[in-house]
Order: sequence, then structure tokens, then C-alpha cells
Amino acid sequence: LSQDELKKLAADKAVESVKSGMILGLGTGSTAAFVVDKLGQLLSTGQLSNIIGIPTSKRTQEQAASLNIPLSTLDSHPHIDLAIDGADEVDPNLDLVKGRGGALLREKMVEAASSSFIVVADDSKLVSGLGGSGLAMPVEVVQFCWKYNLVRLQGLFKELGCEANLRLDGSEKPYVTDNGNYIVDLYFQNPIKDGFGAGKEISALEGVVEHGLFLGMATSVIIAGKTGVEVMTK
Ligand code: DER
Repeated sequence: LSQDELKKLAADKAVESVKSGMILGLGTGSTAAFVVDKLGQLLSTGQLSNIIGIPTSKRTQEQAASLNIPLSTLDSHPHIDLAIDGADEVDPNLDLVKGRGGALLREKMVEAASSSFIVVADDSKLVSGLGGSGLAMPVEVVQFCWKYNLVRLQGLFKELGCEANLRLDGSEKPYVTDNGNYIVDLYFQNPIKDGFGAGKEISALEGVVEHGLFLGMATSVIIAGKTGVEVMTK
């Protein structure tokens, strides 16, 4: 099965938990996009009704709107029944790294407001420790003196061999999030040992808006791999 087929398998399995009348957090990324597609399909056939989507990015909002999924916001719906989203890393405690799609702030707001949060991923996302994939751990920062905060963030994790880069967009300009901020991507040589401690240190830096460590948030993780679909719960 291709990676996309695995993502779709995980997405379809997660949508089995969606009931008519639910307020749903709609995730961002290629796996979450399969979830939104499936919801649109079930709405159009009448197998689902009266759901309201709370999107975690402008691009998810556009995709859901194009599928006639009724949409709203946290302002109108501060309590969400179920959020379904992808992840960049999943460790054995179901702690996550998210945000390589640039949507981490709105994802974390929506998922923190959800009674249940199902993560959908292919098995390439499994890691033994967060930061262990060698890929980005994103931090959203204000544009003002971003370099000052990039240096401070890198300094926090010197002993993990941390490198920090300002995320650029396709045309080599700084990537700007839906919220008008920049993203500093942190790359670790060694995995983070104390995720909660790391998250607290990152958030304490003035000008840091949010980070990609989603700790203690997932209620279950659906992993699609060569041997099929596995549901991990705490
Ligand atoms: O940016 C994000 O948080 C996305 O959900 C990301 O973590 C997963 O994206 P993918 O499903 O395209 O791999």
C-alpha cells in the first residue's frame, strides 16, 4: 500500500467515530485532508447529518467549505466533541510533534478544546522519543526580533545538538502562518527527554506564541501500516 493509501485507511477508520450532530475539530495536513474528504462524502450521501466543523487552518476551511461541510469557530463553539488530525511524530506515550504543516497554533487551540482527539497517521510517524525523527519541531514566534528568539530557542537545547532555522516559503521569504507569525524549526540530534519541561521552557520565552509539542492531548492514535490499522490508546 502506498503512503497515501495508508493515510486514507487511518482517516477512514477515525471517521467511524464520528456521529451525526457532533461538533468536529478538522485537522490540517495530507492525512487530515482525507478525513475532511470522507466527512464531505458521508454528508452528501446522508449517512452523516448535522455536523459542524471547526477548521484548524485556512486551507482546511477552504477544503471543508468546498465540500459543503457546515463550519463555525471556537468563538461560537468553545466545546468540541471530537477532533481528528495528523501528526509528525507519535511516541509510545501518544505524545506528539505537530506543526510541520504550519498550523500548530490553531490545531492546538481546537484540539485542547475537544473532548476527544484522535490522531491519524501512517507508521512512518512512530518514534521512540520526540525530536527523534531528525525532522522539524516547529515553534511559532512573533515577527518582531524573530532572530533573537531563534537564538534563544537554539540555546535552550544546546546539549541536544539543536539547530534552529527560520521557515521560509516557496519564494525564500519567511513563511507567515494564518495568524501572521513566523515559524522557527528546531532540529535535534538527540530526542527530547522531558517533553513537558521542554514545552514549559519554550513557552516561557517572550515572543514565542506556541510550540509543536502536543503532550497528553491525544486520546487515541490510529496508525496504518503494512500489517493493517492499529488503534493505540493510553
Ligand atoms: O502540521 C501538522 O500538524 C500536520 O497535522 C502534520 O503534523 C501532519 O501532516 P501530514 O498528515 O501531511 O503528514
